[in-house]
Amino acid sequence: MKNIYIFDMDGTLTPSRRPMTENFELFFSSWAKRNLFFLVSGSNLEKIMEQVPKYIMDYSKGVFTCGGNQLWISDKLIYDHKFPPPQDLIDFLEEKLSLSKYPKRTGNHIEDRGSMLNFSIVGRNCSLEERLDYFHYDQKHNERTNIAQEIIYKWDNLDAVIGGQISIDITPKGMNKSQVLNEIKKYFPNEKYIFIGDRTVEGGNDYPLAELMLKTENCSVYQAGEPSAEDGYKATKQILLKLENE
Ligand code: M1P
Repeated sequence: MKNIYIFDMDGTLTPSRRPMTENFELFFSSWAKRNLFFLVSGSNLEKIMEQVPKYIMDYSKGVFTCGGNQLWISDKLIYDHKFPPPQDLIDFLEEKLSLSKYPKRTGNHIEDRGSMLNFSIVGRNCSLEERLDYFHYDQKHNERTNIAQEIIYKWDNLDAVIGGQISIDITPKGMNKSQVLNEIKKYFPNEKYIFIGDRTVEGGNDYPLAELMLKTENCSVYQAGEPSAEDGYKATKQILLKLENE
């Protein structure tokens, strides 16, 4: 049985919304040539291409974007699940935006990615400094967890999860990263599947896939450092070195 690796991106292969570091690129590009792997991110393709060098993406067997709602193989879109967000959800998010006690708004608060909605109080136009400031505020006040729980409570057909530092990903229920295991098995059946993510605990966007894999034969899951840690990729490197020596 071959090992099929599945990687989250932000917090696992790169710092959140930032390019892969030079050192990690050196290590990972050589690892990627020798192994079979897929990427699965909450982000869309445009953002992934800003963070992961294209030649490394080309070594992968496929890239799942928007939380597993799109699959790209060799630059070709294989599937694309659509999610037209309901108006009452947009109204709810607008209300949260006006009521949040966090003082700063930078713009692009509700990003419609076609197959998911990304919501951020500080806004996706924030600088790195503003991003980290909101991340620390949220760690203290649990604002995103509270909003996500409210969404799940109000709409029993929706899921809301935290993938990165400043935002919440909203999709129809079940349309999350857990979808990718069956998709991967269509291309590589009866192998050993290994998932590495930084948000594998409940409430995180890696959790649905981690939960499914922990219940499935020949699957294993690894947590890459602390959720959204700036250096989670260092933990990923240690995991890969350890697995290679087993
Ligand atoms: O890939 C993880 C997450 O990365 C970004 O999160 P944030 O901007 O909050 O750090 C977003 O692209 C999010 O959708 C994605 O899940």
